[in-house]
Amino acid sequence: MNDHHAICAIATAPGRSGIGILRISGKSLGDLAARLVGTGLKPRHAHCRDFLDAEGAVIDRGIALLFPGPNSFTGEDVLELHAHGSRVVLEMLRDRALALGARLARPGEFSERAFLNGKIDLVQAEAIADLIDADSRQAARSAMRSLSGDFSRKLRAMAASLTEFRVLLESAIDFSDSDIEVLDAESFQQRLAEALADLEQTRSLCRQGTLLNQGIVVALAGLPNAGKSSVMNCLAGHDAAIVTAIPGTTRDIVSRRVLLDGLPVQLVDTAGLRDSDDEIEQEGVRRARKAIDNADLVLLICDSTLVADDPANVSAATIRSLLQPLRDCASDPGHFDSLLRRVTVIWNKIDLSGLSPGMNRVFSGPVELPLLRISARENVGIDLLSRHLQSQIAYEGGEDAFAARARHVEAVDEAIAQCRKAQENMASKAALEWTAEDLRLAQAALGKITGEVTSDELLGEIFGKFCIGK
Ligand SMILES: Nc1nc2c(ncn2[C@@H]2O[C@H](COP(=O)(O)OP(=O)(O)O)[C@@H](O)[C@H]2O)c(=O)[nH]1
Ligand SMILES: [Mg+2]
Repeated sequence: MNDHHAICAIATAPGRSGIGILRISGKSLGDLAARLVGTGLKPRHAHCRDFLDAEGAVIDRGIALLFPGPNSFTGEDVLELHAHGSRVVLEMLRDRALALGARLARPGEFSERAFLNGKIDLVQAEAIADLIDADSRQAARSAMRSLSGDFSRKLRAMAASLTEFRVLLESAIDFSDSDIEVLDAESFQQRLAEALADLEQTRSLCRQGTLLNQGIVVALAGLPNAGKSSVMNCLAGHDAAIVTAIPGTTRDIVSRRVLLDGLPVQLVDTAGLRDSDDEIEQEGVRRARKAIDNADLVLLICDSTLVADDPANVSAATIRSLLQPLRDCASDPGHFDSLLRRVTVIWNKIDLSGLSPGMNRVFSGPVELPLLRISARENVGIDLLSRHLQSQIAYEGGEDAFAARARHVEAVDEAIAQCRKAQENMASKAALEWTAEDLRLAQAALGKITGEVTSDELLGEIFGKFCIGK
């Protein structure tokens, strides 16, 4: 993976533009730079130069910048040529660099070299890709927080406290034959519990970061004809799903990505939850149940004309029957409560039932559910619904979130599991070596995130998804 070739790539997006940039990185670029733009480049200074071909003819005239290693993005010499943004010009410059011994960079190879040379860690490298891909301000801000090292510092601090625990344990193990009591088990457990709380908080910030990256998933659930597809179309701002008066129209999952005030939301319209003899509809219902179980938020759309209760005072029996279709969605009955906590009840078709738009709360046992009164047909109360979703997402994807990925959440989960094991082993007075080993594994899990512990496959997977020139 670590070869010594200079690499080059056109770093700006294809197409016509005012300026286009060719980027070259290598161990020693002095010779290549001299042939391409002449000698005497002062480090980190902008020079207006002719860019020359093999015969000494001018390809373009622009700005040349040399960043000698190790004080550069990659840690190697980096030469940037800011030319006019013509594809042809940039390709001629690139071909000249190739002729002078560079080879084409793979996607993400500049960032990969920066990582391998210790300029950035893996979290920061991933944040670069996330920043480039960000499609909302929040996502860009959280990527920037990770890129500036906030997340990495937090991870390192946690790894450091695990090291401290291990040192304590090791010395207790060394002195175990003597009479000296090295380890105060109670205070050790207490500090371990604090470390765990810290890990759990980080996990939730990571999870929020993944929501900002991927968008929160909102499933529209309910009986056929309740108005699910109509609500979807209102939120999407156009006709994404087919709306008809015929129950059972939506049979497959229709999914749309929308931005609500800059927050990415994946809306998922589903088939109405009912038993059917139609094989296609049955499959649709099966997919609907799965989508609902996996969603971050569920909008349970109800036809308010079919309910006699006052929305502010819905009877327990009515609530039970409204929620009934969701019962089969939870992957197991024990999960139903956790599903309930993600549900908002939508009282649709208030134009027919004569209610005013608004919001109140209803109870299903101990769980409090928001209830919104809207009319999808008349577009009444949709702004309310949109704000409600935003507040739920802002709550989920709070301002402190880091740009994070599923692999980060998994690794933190692993660290948490290992720390819990350490707690149990300590509590059951197992050999201290066991606890030390648990903590070592917890630390290794955290190391995977920043890239202290890593494999070629993981690096290939991460950097392979970058764009060329980054
Ligand atoms: N009056 C009225 N009709 C609605 C409203 N929302 C949906 N509908 C109608 O109810 C029927 C079913 O709507 P649709 O969105 O396809 O429901 P779905 O089966 O839950 O997806 C259609 O005829 C819609 O026009 C509403 O707020 N008011
Ligand atoms: Mg539908």
